[in-house]
Amino acid sequence: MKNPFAEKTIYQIYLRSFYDSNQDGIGDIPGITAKLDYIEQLGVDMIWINPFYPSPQNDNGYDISNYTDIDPRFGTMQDFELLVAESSARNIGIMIDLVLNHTSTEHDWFQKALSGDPFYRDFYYFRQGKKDGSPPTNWESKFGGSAWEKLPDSDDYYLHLFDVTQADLNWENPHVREALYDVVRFWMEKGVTGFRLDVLNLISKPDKLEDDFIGDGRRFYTDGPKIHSYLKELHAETFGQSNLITVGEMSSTTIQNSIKYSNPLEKEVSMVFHFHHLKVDYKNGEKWRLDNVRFDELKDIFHTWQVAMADGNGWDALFFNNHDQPRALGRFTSDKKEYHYKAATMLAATIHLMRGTPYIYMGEEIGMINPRFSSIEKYNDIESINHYQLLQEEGFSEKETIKIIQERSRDNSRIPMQWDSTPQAGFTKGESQYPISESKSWINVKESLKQPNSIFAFYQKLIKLRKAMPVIQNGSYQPALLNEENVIAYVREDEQHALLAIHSYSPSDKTITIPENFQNGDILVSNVARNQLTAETQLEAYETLTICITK
Ligand code: ISL
Ligand code: CA
Repeated sequence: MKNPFAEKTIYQIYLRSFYDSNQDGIGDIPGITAKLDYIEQLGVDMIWINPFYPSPQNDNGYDISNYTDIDPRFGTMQDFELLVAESSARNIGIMIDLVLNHTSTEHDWFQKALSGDPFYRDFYYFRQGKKDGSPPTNWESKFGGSAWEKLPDSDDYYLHLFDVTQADLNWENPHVREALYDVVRFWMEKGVTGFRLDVLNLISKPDKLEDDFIGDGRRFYTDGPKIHSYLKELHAETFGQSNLITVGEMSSTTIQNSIKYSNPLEKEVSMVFHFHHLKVDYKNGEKWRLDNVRFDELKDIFHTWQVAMADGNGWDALFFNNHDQPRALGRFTSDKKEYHYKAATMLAATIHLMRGTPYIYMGEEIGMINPRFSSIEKYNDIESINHYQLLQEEGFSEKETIKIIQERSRDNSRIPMQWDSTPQAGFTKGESQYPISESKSWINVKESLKQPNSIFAFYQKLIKLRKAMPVIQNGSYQPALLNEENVIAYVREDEQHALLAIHSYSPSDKTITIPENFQNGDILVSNVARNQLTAETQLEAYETLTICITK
């Protein structure tokens, strides 16, 4: 079945770090409008903007205190309307980020609940502690510590799967669902054409909340009991009536559920973000324990998901980077200068030639790298700061703790966009509120746009190719060259073309045998000086090579 978003590419903007238009050192909405020429030049179809609603910013806007307004630090509603108009004039859609699983504890609903209003009390999960006064269940917050917070002067606790200032909403309550659908409709009327829905698969909690003796509680509420019926209702009540693009962020989900979420016949969401490929350097599944990348696992996850999602008519959001992840460049490859171009373009090709909708996280298109700050003062993400504490309580030295934070912190990708090599990286004419990376001296937009063979130009090419070639959009997917170590390769095929895409993650040269049927094909994508194919091909470090046969 042809998928309407198969030819599109989406660009993610972490608003506060993208471009500051008014010199207060914080990126803002007019800052996006000011850079639309750049975004258009890249060739993307839609911009996903991280949350910009009024918020105490304890979790950088994922703690929303008012769903239908703009936080003044990011601009005004007029600024937002102008952005929608200016981008749609360029055929670029706007996807906003809605957090429907929880609100800030500063939200009116929670405040009314606290003051004892029973109507709003039922908007959240308030529960009595156990007899001994301990929390209602032993569930853990994803940011560390208990998932329950006790109210002062009461035996009651409220549930927060994330920060203590992010209270989980009770989707069982039809008034909650109706209030949230109103929010979605409000933004649709503003001309928004896409929604990224935060931790969407956590909204359905079980009827009975009980201790988890084998885990942190997630197995009870991940892809929870009523999730599919809630999503069908959300779809029918809001975006289902128009042709919007919706992507659900599905934490720790399964393939079977992801197929159901994204198969168009199920009428839930257009596509899913899932994260298994970004846990292959966790130790025993733990983010805050370092391990080497298990490359075979990475390869296996890509192949398994691509094949199964195609079989089940599901649809993937394809990505290596976002605001929650350290950059893939430097994580799955070297990020040294000598490999910079090849590693960045190879990672890009891995994702962009797969079946699904590719997402580019701001700065990825110029090969931005992790700053790996060495002092805790430079970190400002709540998760990193919590774990700085927790890891030391668990016995890690300060030095070991910083090493882990350097590798894992979400701040790695949240640093300001590097527009040029000046002291503020061209991000602001004032003084940046967030630390600027030294790498701006050699990795920046100004430099990239000067060079004909830049990483940026390679991304432009991938975006254009997807639009031009139905085989990239909808062709079948078969894993290839499975026995080649450090190589991810696959065949995409339709009635007109067959593509063999080969991506080497090896830091040194590597000889492979090109399958016979591809030996006379054309080179469609390459990141090295290669213009001829031989049966035995010596791939360079981090080479990507796609061969095309026209039938
Ligand atoms: O639980 C996880 C993996 O199994 C996490 O990756 C989880 O999916 C992720 O932390 C959820 O992130 C989203 O919601 C958070 C917010 O801090 C993130 O920035 C957002 O992307 C809470 O709203
Ligand atoms: Ca600003």
